[in-house]
Amino acid sequence: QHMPKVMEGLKIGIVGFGTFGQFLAERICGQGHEVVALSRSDYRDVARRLGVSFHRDVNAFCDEHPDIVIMSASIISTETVLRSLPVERLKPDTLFVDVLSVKGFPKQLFLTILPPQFDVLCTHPMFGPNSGRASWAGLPVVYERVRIGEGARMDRCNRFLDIFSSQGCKMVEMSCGEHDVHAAGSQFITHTVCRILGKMKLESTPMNTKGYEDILRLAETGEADSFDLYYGLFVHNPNAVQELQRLETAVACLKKELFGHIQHTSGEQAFSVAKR
Ligand code: TYR
Repeated sequence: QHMPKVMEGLKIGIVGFGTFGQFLAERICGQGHEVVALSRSDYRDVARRLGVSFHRDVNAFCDEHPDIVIMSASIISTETVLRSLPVERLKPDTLFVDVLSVKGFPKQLFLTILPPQFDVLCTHPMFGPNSGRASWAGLPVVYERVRIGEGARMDRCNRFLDIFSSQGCKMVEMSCGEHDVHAAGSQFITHTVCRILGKMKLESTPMNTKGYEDILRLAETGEADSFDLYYGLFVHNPNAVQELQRLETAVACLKKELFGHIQHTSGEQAFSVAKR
């Protein structure tokens, strides 16, 4: 359906070449852009397989002069990694993009640390190698154009967003602050509930209901993402702590309903409740 692009590809640097960085790189390369990656760990083999140039040295990476730099380190290492980059070696109008699962934090960090002439785009693709393995169609990408210049700079930002929209992603433009409110009430809750279920060491029985099968599946996904990610969702989203509180209140409220109910029913009713 799309006309083949005659436009030259962008040169895109990816800082942090872990699970998500590699996952992104593959699609970006597939769209005809040039990708150069930076990581402390040795990912030379993965990079070669994906057709990506690879550096472990920050100077060598910056001297590649990418048009766009994507920060794809873990939430908790992002500040250290960003501060370790000799950004003065980059092009003076580089576009910085982040893909973190929290948004207020990288926004403030970029605005504080990066030279004022750099453009800034904050994004959160709401999927990863598990949920987006086959197709990105219909999967949400949240973004805020934090600081984008006009003309060619706006075109470059739009071309970056096209990497997702051309795959059929649902593009959701929203402020970083609003994102963090929604994310605490949805993604953080999801990870918390999955981790609680994981800690319960639930086992399959010879008589699983459909509901229990669902619960077992959730318990498994609890461990699928790193604890570093989960911790990042908590410490770098100011709304997370109150969601944890809401969860505890809900459990306390349920217990009250259960125990209070037995106390207030007659002996016989209480017996039949206990039997169920
Ligand atoms: N990692 C999971 C996946 O592959 C889910 C996930 C989605 C994790 C968004 C973090 C995140 O920000 O789908």
